[in-house]
Amino acid sequence: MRLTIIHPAIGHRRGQNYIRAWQMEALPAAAIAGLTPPGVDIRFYDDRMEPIPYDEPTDAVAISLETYTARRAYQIASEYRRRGVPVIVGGFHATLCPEEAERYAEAVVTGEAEQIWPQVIDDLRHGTLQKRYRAESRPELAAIRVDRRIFGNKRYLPIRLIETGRGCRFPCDFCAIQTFFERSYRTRPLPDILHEIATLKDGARLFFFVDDNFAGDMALMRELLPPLARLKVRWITQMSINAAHDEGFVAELAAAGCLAVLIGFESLNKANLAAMNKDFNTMRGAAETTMRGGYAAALANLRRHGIGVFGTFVFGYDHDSLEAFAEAADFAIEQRLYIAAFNHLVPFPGTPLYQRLAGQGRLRYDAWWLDPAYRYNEVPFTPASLTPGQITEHCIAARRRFYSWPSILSRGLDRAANFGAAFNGFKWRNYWPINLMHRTDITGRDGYPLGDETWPGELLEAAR
Ligand code: B12
Ligand code: SF4
Repeated sequence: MRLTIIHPAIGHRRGQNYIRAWQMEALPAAAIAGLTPPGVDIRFYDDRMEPIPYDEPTDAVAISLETYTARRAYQIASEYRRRGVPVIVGGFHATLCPEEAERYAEAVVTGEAEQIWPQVIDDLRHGTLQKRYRAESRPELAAIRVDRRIFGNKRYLPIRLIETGRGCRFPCDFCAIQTFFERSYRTRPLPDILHEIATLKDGARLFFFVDDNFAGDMALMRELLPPLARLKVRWITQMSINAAHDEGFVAELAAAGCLAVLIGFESLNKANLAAMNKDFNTMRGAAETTMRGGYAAALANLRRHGIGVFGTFVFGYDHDSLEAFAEAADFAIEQRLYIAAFNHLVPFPGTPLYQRLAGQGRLRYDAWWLDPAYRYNEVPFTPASLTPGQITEHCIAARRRFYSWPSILSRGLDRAANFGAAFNGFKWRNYWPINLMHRTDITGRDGYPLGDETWPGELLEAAR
């Protein structure tokens, strides 16, 4: 049996290559390949970097859906449907919007694939493919199998992606993770993680632990860090800010090779953080009681141990004012963040935020991710205190401020942040090209189409 796995782009703009910063290894595709039983001939195409040979013979197609890639995925599915090939979709968006996905796929797999995928393949073999699959329970993460051979010679960014755990227990109302994982968090068996890193480390410049919250179980991660240190690899990850208040933990992260962490600050406004259910960010009960002080204390710990911070901020919650954008950029500069993102809030379907905005009649599109008129970085809802245009304009202004030459130089040349006992040459050398890349990309993604803008015709629906 022949199976074609496809990782879709968010879209294609006429005459332009895909956004380079997003061309990382397609881990969902490698996970599906790794779970596929032997005897299946697998082909893999990454829509972000190569054309899809629709006429190549295949018995079925598996496509991973995210909300931003859904429209493009349905275009690809339409091409295969026209050729009589069944399409199976899974992933975040398929789980958040299964009824929609069902319209454009012969089969929809919701949730994680580890338990259920072998059955899908078996049904395909026997011609008994079902419309919907969902595993009875969440899989043990010992079941993760990643087959990176499918990547071949594709020109991915030189970063190896690895899962150490899945999910997050926090309840942030805008976040698709808490919906998808229902506020659960599990880690992989530590020997599996260490084994996977050991087998990939030759020639790997940097690992990215793609966990949504690497500090989801600090006690367990503390057990991982000493053997990880012995592997002598460099890595980055994502974590919630509460972990940075534990200086001992931060020191162990640094000793284990952690160069930088992505932290979602989201807002400097307490009322906004409360509205998004993220007031744990204010670190109530910590030594510093004011929110700015709280962030500052955590960030000082990270700086002291040479861990860079990628800070993310969102705008569009009800208590944002025009001043909030510059305040966030200034805070990010003062705190010497390595890089930072200033984006509008995104209502992902299935999240509490989405339900709330829908209930208040504030969504500007029925389904922004499918609407041909919608473009990347357009605010798809009506904010309470600002206009959509003001949010877009001021996000760009915040990026310009943060990636201005004085800011890049002051952050990069800051003594305390970069030249203390924890000086790391690799991190510092890479600071300059990474910041320059962001500087040139301040508006580069704005207006990017969802779906291929040159794709002709209407989406072809699957038989019901
Ligand atoms: C690494 C990562 C990135 C990387 C690279 C991604 C890549 N490979 O190209 C970068 C930084 C570039 C990135 C960019 C963006 N990302 Co991102 N990213 C992630 C992250 C952290 C890990 C993805 C991953 O590899 N997971 C491991 C795989 C194995 O897990 P999985 O995808 O869930 O797959 C399992 C199941 O879902 C299922 N499954 C998945 N696909 C399929 C397909 C079939 C057929 C089947 C049967 C099953 C199945 O089976 C798998 C095994 O159980 C996730 C969060 C997360 N925890 O997953 C966010 C996440 C996917 N990203 C997200 C977003 C929004 C983006 C951006 C749009 C952000 C932006 N700047 O605007 C861009 C879009 C880029 C693009 N699509 O081209 C959202 C998507 C939300 C949604 N509703 O769709 C997520 C969930 C983060 C979040 N907190 O909400 N991202
Ligand atoms: S802490 Fe991060 S991953 Fe967890 S629910 Fe909040 S935004 Fe999502």
